[in-house]
Amino acid sequence: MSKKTTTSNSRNRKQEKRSAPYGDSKIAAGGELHQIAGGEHPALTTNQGVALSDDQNSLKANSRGPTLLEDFILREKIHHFDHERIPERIVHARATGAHGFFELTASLKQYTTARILTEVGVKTPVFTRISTVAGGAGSVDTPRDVRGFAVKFYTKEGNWDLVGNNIPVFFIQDAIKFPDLIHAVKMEPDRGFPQSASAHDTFWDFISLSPESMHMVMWIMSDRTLPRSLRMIEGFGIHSFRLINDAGKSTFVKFHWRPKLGLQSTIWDEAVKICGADQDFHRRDMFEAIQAGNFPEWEFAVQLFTQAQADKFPFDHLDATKLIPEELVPLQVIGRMVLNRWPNNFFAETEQVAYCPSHVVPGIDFSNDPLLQGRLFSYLDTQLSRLGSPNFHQLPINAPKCPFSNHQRDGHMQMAQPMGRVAYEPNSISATSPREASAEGFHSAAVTETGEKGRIRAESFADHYSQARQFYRSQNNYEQAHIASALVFELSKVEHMHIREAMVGHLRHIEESLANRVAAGLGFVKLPDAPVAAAPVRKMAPSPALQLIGKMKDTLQGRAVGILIADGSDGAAIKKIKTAATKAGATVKIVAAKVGGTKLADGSMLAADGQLAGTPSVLFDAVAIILSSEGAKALSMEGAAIDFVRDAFGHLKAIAVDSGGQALLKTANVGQDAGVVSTGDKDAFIAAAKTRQWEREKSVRSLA
Ligand code: HDE
Repeated sequence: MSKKTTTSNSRNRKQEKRSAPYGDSKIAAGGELHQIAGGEHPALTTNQGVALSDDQNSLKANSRGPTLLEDFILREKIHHFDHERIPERIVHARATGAHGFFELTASLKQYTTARILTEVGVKTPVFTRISTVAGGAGSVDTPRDVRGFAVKFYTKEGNWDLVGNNIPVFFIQDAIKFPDLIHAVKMEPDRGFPQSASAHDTFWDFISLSPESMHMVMWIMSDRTLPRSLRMIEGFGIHSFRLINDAGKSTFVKFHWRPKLGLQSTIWDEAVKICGADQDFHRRDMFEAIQAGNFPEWEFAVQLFTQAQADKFPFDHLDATKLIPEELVPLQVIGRMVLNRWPNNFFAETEQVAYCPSHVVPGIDFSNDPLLQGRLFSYLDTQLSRLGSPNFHQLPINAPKCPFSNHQRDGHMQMAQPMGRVAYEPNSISATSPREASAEGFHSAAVTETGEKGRIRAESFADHYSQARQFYRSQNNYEQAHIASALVFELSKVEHMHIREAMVGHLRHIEESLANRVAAGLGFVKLPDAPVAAAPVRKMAPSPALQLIGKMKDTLQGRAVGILIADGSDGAAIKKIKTAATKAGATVKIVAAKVGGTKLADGSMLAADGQLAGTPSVLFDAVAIILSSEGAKALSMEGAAIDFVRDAFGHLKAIAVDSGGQALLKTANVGQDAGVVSTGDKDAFIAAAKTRQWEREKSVRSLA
């Protein structure tokens, strides 16, 4: 009996080989599948290298009998599966990672010995991981959240990790408050929700009791936390670091990443709907861009300043809740980063990559920022619980690409096999064991520290509102309205009235009119009292560099255009819009009720890229609606078609329409303005598609 079963299994497998699960006709059409079906497969083995004769059936006492403990193949496979997950990151669990390179374009030789910052034209490999903060690994891509921006540079002198965010300041000033901040923002412990959302009581409770977070609050309530694409965000090292030159002189530095595609964000209603349409919106966008050869790119820039300059700043640069306005210390662009290769394996690379701000190379050093100082401990420590071994640096994604050797030995999962008797230093036995490199090795900056030891918050950290005010005042009217509306939305979700009031009290220090708008949005009868400010709030000149809309580029590069069609649509008009948008750099997708094929006016068939029900207009930056009158009539019954045009209009997008498209707009009760153009005028459409129709906003939603 058992013999018979074995024979029939092997025959089944042979049959599978001949006809792959997709069916023969599709195999013939798709080159890759065809190759798989006909390719030379290596033998499937256990982890000990033993070839398997049967991977379909466990070993049983008889065909309907119990499974035998002896089945080492089953046990090995299930055992490995049972341990497939490792602890996710406590913060920044959800992410997208990609390989690429960094190229220096201007030398900082005068300031540092770090070769990565002095060797112009050299391409250094990098692995970059962009993350959300609050959600778990399986959460969605588009919550309102800060984005982590971590870059591992595999330099010739060791790995340098620049572990930053897409916002240049942080919530807190001292690392000791980080567990509290994260406990407050993550899902509430008694109920297990909300997942990846700051709009809940515990977050705003903590924030309202932490005036130092007010500057960051302005940033997170802006559209910076709703990016359109990870390719369109800035990155910041946040803390001041030090560069040290060959004379041992140190200069302070802040690091910046600026996206080549410019900045672009979604708007709140759009982000909410994208979340329903595609939970992997950002990951997919990055994947598709890299696969298409549209490699994401950032400029790398520095702000350099001396201690003497820092002494004159009206804030303390060691306080991570402050930024250095570009007007005060201009940015110098010194390089670029290009991400050009998707990981082969998400777990091995994006999940197992271990960033540590303490990973620096000779010529780069830390400042005394107390947040940075705490981070120098945390990241190394966390790798032990996540990756389970002090040998995490031996994983391919973490290993330096330059030689490394020392006397550290053994430990879980030791992959290296060090030779010889000597595992200590100094020694007189080995002529080849590693020794200190006193000249070119890592040196800390020579800094004199004086003063009294204690659990002290510096007096110079006391001004919590001035830069928050500067940020708010630097925004244009639309941006200010979005900040006010975001605050109203978030605080509306807070059940405790005293927390809402406390927050509005803080806003009064930032800008009285903002406090008024938020109070009105929350239905307050009178403004609550402002808390006592620890330091006077200063007058601040606006800094245009803090804007988002001002940094949006007039381009279709990196953006997407959707064309909605139905039976009877005009093929020539579709082609015209598609060609023009593609030429301008956009990715174009055809959307129709069925993906298989739509019969155009001339009788030809056109396959769609997306089915209407699953491809809403939130996935595009601009849309064209090209319909016959019958097509428009048929779609007027479709909720998804009505939503398609209503949302495109509501999200301030350009819409190109022919007469059928106009008919659908009318059914959907969508208005007309400069952003609604005829498909006949492709140039007008392309021009309108490069921006959002901000003027339209007041007619489509009420903002605070
Ligand atoms: Fe992190 N942070 N952090 N953080 N952080 C982690 O490290 C921590 C902070 C940032 O893609 C953890 O490997 C402390 C600021 C990024 O793998 C952990 C403090 C900034 C990432 C940790 C901060 C960041 C992390 C979780 C307060 C912007 C993801 C798992 C002193 C400059 C890196 C891990 C990646 C990850 C601790 C504050 C950015 C727990 C204690 C400020 C981009 O070690």
